[in-house]
Amino acid sequence: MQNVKGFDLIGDVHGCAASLALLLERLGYRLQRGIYRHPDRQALFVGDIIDRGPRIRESLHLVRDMVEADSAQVVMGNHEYNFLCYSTPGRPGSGLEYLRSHTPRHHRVLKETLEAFERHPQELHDFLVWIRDMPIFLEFEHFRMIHACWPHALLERFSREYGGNRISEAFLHRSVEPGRFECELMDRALRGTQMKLPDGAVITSKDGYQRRYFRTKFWVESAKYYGDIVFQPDPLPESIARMKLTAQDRTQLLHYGEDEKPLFVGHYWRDGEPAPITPNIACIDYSAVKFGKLVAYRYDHEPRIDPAKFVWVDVGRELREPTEDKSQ
Ligand SMILES: [Mn+2]
Repeated sequence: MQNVKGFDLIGDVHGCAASLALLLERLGYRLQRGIYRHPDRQALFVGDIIDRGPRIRESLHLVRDMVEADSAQVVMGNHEYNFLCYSTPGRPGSGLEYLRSHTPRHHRVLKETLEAFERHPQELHDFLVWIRDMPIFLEFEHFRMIHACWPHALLERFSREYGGNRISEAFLHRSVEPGRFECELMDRALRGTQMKLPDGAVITSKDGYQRRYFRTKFWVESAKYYGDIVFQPDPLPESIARMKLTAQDRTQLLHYGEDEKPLFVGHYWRDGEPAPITPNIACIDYSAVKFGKLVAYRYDHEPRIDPAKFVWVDVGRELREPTEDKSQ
């Protein structure tokens, strides 16, 4: 797109196409020949277009049409990656029927997406080809975007070995083999960083799950205690929060320095009023499909994230009246 003056970063859509259309309107995009466009801005989708919501096909069409018209760009989310792996047969001799096994749990996450395409096998195929070709990250002169977190060293190696920001068919197959760099990269970039609780501890989170792992801050520079690095889902029990991190623990942590370019991610199911996580990191996923907000950030090359530049729509109405996606 010529003359892009600014970018609108848009959080995890998860099939909420009606809310997405509303958000785009609010940001000044207009339908022209069936595609949302802005005269001098481009939308950047942070991934997770699919799964769970009421209008998954519609969301994919809307976003792909924008990308093909140069009105938007998109990076791959963990939901697209899982969908791709679930739909890709393993190679002979790999011992895998599919790259992501068809367990009830894996099927449940994709249920709405698979149902939406039940009668559209050709479309499904075409979208999977498109998804395979999505970039993993986008790096601009003044900012960066990736689905969950920015693992510097892994991304450098990826660009060096694969010549850009997209995966190949060979990469995809390697990425499901534990221990491989391709596997670690996809896990960090699309799911973030986590750490096992010390001494086999188990905590019960507020959503009722028993957890042996917790999500760590991927930006902290010098952490001493477990309490310094906990990001999600809940605060750690005081006794664990006060424990010192070991040298081994520290090797699992990433850093994203305060002097680096602004970084935009999705993924984390946040709630409340949209706000930056740090002066140069913003998460724009506010749990749209859980009756939260579909959030955008209007970026105009500022070096620090401006809390006044988040824009959003409440998704509640679309989820209470999920009727329209049955059009054939
Ligand atoms: Mn998501």
